[in-house]
Amino acid sequence: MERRTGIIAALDTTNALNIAREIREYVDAFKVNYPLVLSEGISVVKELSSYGPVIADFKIADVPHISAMIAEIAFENGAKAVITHGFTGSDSVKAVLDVASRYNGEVYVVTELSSAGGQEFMTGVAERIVEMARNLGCHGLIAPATRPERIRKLRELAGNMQILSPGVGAQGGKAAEAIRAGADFVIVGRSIYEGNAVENARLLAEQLKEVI
Ligand code: O7M
Repeated sequence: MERRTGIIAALDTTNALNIAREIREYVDAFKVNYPLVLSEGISVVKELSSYGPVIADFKIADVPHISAMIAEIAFENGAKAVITHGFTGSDSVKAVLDVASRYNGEVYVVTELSSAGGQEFMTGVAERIVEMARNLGCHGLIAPATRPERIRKLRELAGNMQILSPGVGAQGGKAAEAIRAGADFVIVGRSIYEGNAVENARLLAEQLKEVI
């Protein structure tokens, strides 16, 4: 993913298209998740991609042939990247990568969730997930802005992979701190789209100029 502002907007809102159009100059990509796609339909991926690269965050977590089918649908609808879980094991992640390579697309792998529950099981296997993602040639990782010390640790193992970090603002994480810990991008939802999205995005981009 090419970095200009370091911000990926998580558009978990029904007003996604208008917001994307208004904030595009302040963000590097848009992330779509199930709430938007299940309410608006998969065509929203193509519509959004006229405003910037779209990351399809379907947190793919299935057996390989189903994971591949999900990735295929995302890419054929214009996604530039997909997000997959890593705990599924290397066969599923590889199936997603194989599809991505046919579209010149990118694959980002979830390590541990930014929520408190992410520590119950996922923190214990996150290092191994990073190692697997790196060995397979994945493009990047998702690591929690709520725990910068974990970003720092996973960064050491990540090699050339990019780190995309959610949990900024509404979940308590700090954008600049996540970048300083080793994230390449922050993923930001409510702190942008709740209230004045343009002003929120502009201020965040301004703030991040000092650390990227
Ligand atoms: O900024 P928020 O809290 O309003 O939204 C956060 C977004 O990041 C939302 O789309 C979540 O699905 C996503 N996210 C997390 O909040 N935590 C994670 O650990 C992982 C993700 C994510 O993007 O995974 C790919």
